[in-house]
Amino acid sequence: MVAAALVLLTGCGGEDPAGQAAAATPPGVGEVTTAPDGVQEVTVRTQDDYLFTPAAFTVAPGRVRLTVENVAEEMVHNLRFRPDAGPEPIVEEITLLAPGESRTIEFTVAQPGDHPFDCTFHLQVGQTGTMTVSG
Ligand SMILES: [Cu+2]
Repeated sequence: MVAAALVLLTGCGGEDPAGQAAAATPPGVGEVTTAPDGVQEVTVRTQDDYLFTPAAFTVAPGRVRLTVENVAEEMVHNLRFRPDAGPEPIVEEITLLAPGESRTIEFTVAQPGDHPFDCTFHLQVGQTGTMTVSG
């Protein structure tokens, strides 16, 4: 018992800033930056809950490189732009994101508007988000 508890405590302590309040958006996550090749880059995180962190972000029209990090210990997630919504289709998707995995998709948006996206595994419990393309 005691040994197991110590291992758990050590495991938590080793993660320092990332181990803090799950509700806070970690630095750099959700921020849109421009890569050296001119492509907009943004990272969204998901974890052992039914949330995208952040659930909303805004990009400008153009090329977008979207990375989703699954920092969960147990939950599998995915990300798909809702096919029946948004000003133009985005067919790129992340079909499976195992715990600890990170995947990147790249696509181009031209029309301003909102693109709702889902984790299709957890859509029933509200794991959704919105990418806005600014005008
Ligand atoms: Cu999910």
